[in-house]
Amino acid sequence: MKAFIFDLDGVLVSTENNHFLAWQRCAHSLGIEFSEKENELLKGVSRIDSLKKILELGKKTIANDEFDRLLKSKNDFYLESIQDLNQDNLLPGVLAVLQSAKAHGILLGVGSSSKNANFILDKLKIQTYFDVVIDGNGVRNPKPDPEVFINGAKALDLSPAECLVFEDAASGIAAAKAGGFTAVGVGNPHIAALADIYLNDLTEFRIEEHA
Ligand code: B16
Ligand code: MG
Repeated sequence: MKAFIFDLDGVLVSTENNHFLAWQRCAHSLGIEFSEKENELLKGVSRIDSLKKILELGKKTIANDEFDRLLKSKNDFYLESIQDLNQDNLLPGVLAVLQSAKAHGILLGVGSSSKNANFILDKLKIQTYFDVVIDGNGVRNPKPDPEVFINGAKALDLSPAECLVFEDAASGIAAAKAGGFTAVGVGNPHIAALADIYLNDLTEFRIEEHA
């Protein structure tokens, strides 16, 4: 493989629980039941599509200005909850994989649905490892559409067949596979059967098998 493209939330850093708590607060404010089970549907899904899914779950419709107010309130709560994020919050094995990939001359990218990706990468102090970052600000069609990963491969001047995609969400695995990438599922047993390769965390990744 010539490049590794990483999802951010749930693969490099465990911000998924912060998203969950922020969406749960939002859903409860609408009187909609929202547990880890429902949250699984939102992983890797854009902010707007996530709120649409919550409203579908609760069979509710709301006015556009209320929709926008809830999006802002969810994001404000989420950002407040990750204020203290730092390099200690990287998931197990992340730094070692980034370092050994660099040593093997493998290009590195981020392919995230999050509009907060650069803010988070900045807090984690790992931007310098990445040759390209494609985030929720840079795509028209969010995951499960493959656009985010295809844009990443294009920016690296590679074909999807030359890139491994690391993902923790069903929407992201679907995006990777639809784009013709090999999909490595990480840290979420719900996606083990969907991925081409499955790892409990990145400490299990053997770079010699993919370099
Ligand atoms: P934001 P990823 C995704 O990031 C998260 O998995 C998902 O829970 C979140 O709703 C989405 O980003 C949008 O995030 O509200 O920060 O723009 O997993 O694709 O890195
Ligand atoms: Mg994710």
